[in-house]
Amino acid sequence: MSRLIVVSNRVQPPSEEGGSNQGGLAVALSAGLRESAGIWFGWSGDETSEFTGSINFAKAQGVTTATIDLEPQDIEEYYNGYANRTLWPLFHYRVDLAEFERGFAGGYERVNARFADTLLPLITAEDLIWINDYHLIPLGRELRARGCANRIGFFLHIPWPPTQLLLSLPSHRELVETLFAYDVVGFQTEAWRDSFVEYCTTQLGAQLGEDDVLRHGEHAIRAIVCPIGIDTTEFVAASTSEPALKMHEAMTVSAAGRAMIVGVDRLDYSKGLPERFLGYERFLSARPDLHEKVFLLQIAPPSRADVQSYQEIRAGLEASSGHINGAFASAEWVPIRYVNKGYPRGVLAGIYRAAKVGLVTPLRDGMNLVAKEYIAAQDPEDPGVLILSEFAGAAAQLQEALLINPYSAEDISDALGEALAMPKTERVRRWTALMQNVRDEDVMWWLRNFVTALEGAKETV
Ligand code: GDG
Repeated sequence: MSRLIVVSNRVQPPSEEGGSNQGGLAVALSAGLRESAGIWFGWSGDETSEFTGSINFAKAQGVTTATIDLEPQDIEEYYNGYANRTLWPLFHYRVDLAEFERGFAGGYERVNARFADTLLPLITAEDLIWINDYHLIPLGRELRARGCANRIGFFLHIPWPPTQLLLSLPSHRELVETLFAYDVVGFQTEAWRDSFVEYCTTQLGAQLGEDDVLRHGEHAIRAIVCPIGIDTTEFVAASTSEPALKMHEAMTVSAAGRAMIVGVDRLDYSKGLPERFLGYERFLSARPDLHEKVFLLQIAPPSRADVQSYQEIRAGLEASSGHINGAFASAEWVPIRYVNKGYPRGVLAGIYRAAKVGLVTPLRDGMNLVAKEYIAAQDPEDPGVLILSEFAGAAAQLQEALLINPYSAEDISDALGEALAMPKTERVRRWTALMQNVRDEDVMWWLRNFVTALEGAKETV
């Protein structure tokens, strides 16, 4: 395998026990990179008063990282701005939250050019370059403009929006056309890939040929479906590690015989947390017989706290959990434990394992790794039940979960009732099928699929 250069916005090298704030992308890439002798290039997360392009190399847990610092204006316009206030909401179908500012778009272009300038000298002739996610869509074009002839692939971790929504983005055409600088463009699901192909054929006049090859003018790219997985072996081991066993025991004691329902999500409006709380409230109203017998533990570490819509959702959830607890709690029972902090990975695995129900209800999600982690952490002899939004990319693979519409409080309420009453034989049957998928289609499978497509790109295109 050629040397792999993985590029993503943030580089978060793995720590000993797994960082408490590593996002899905970071967790997956560090697992995947260990297999190749490659490097991981991106932003350090730190600020510098003046951009110099100097690179900081480091090695952690077998992964070589190369990071750069960005100026405050870069962070404001590129990261908080175009990436998180324009593209993220729009690509999650929240055009109501999307902000369209020319300054953001300018910062996005500038930072992508800076990434290209600093990355280019690290690239040698045979390297495969793999660019990740919506922060860096134009990076391939920037590299080509600087003479890079390597195979370059792009993977989108989030959904691709329907054409009619994408049309609301100023300069949508210019942005999408930059994707034709790549050899391979990967998506989490067929649905997101199909939306992309639909945009390209209807808006750009591109032609879809055999083998997922999409031609537009001089360019041809392969648009592939390549769902991401977790490091399943590692996560299964984590779920019976010392920190997991300790937490499992602590949770069992603190649950005092009550069934725990767990939610674990970055505090993000795409994750459907207000709707989830409403669904749980509905369940409490519908099932007074289960009062004092269940509780919901919602872990929601804050995320993107500089962006106003994230501050608003945080305030809304505090009010909503307070309201539900106020309405239903007793001296001995708190129906929602709402926790605004992250836990180390091993501890998290123990929490998943102690929960009878995993409640994963995003309104829209590229994939959702929490759903897969919940499955991997279960006790095979007595597994819990996964309730999963049909609008998470993971639903395409995890069909034996209880699939629900996350906008429907009744759906959530009914599914909670069904999950809590599900006989063990049925739980084992569903979990076995789900676990098969989580094992077979893990993060290494994802990595190999993408890299194989990228290696083969020049022959087909
Ligand atoms: C993006 C896409 C796609 C969360 N709380 C804690 C913690 N986490 C970890 C989880 C999981 C990760 O964060 C979240 O991953 P998701 O996939 O659920 O979501 P995003 O962060 O939005 O990721 C998503 C993903 O990229 C990969 O392609 O699946 O659709 O939006 O790994 O465990 N980890 C620890 N403590 C916490 O409290 N240690």
